[in-house]
Amino acid sequence: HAAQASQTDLMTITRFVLNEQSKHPEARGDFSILLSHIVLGCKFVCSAVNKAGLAKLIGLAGETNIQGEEQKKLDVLSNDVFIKALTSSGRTCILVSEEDEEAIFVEPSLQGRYIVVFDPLDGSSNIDCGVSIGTIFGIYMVKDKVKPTLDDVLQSGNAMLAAGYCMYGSSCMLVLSTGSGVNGFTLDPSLGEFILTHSDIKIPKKGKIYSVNEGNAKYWDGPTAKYVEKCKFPKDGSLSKSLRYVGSMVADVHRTLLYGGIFLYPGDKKSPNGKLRVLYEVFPMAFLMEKAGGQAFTGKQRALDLVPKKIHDRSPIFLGSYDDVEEVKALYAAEE
Ligand code: AHM
Ligand code: MG
Repeated sequence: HAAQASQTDLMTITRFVLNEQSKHPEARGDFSILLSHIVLGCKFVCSAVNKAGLAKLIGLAGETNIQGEEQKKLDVLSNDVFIKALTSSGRTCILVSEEDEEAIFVEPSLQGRYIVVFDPLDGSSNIDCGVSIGTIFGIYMVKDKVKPTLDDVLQSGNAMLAAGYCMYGSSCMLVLSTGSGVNGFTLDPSLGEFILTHSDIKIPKKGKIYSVNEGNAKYWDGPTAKYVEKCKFPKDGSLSKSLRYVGSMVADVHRTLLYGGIFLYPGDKKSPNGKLRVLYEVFPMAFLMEKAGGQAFTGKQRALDLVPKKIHDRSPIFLGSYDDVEEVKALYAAEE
């Protein structure tokens, strides 16, 4: 792994990705350029999120501000920011955003080989109260650069080349995997640079925390209900787990990655496929979890083996520490 640079020799995310790239002599630098545009999008959204409270005092969303420009809602603004950053990179051909019904096909003059699937600002219920929210993204490569089609997007999660998220929380953190390890970078606001602060993140093999919206308990299936019961009343003499639930996937997954434990958004009687979207929520987080030594399971199969039929498909998801997800798998297997 790249050595952690000293305080005067900073390992910025750009330097880190260029280092990684130098290990692949065939690389043309396209990925580094794409990533620098994603990083720009994250910085822009971070700055908008930080100013959001203040903007409220000056003018409410939907009203016009002093410059006479209409103030966009943060989620709409974030979507615009990422679409502009990604298309202008000249390295993308298809974009799939949670905010857009249809996939966006980049115009030929700006076309590149990469496909980016993303949720520009996830955790919508937390936006207006200043609680952590985030951006989630996954990157694929198109098969035929001249003729990108939706089939290039509707692939299993195994085809994903890289994935990450940026959390706009008490600090702004970008967590990324380009296929080998998982690395975390913290934005130094005075430099405007993401600095490597968490190198080669590994999730603890077993955790002490479970994270779920328990308000849905009356709709749960047997294995989910049994698992959560087990977290609270373990029969093997072990300590009960703590419950933590922010309601922002990025924050809940980030904590799970660093502290260990499990995050679940199961399918239930009301929503058999759960809530979270396969392409830009489940896949990127499943990818990061596996690269950090954890697991991601849908209740039926390994999450990354799913092949979505439509770009906004949903799936139940159980992800986190290896041993904790293993217990969920055993409960589902016993059900069959
Ligand atoms: P969103 O895309 O509308 O923001 O919804 C996704 C969010 C996730 O961040 C989070 O894990 C989940 O919804 C929380 O859902 P719930 O409020 O049902 O617990
Ligand atoms: Mg979302």
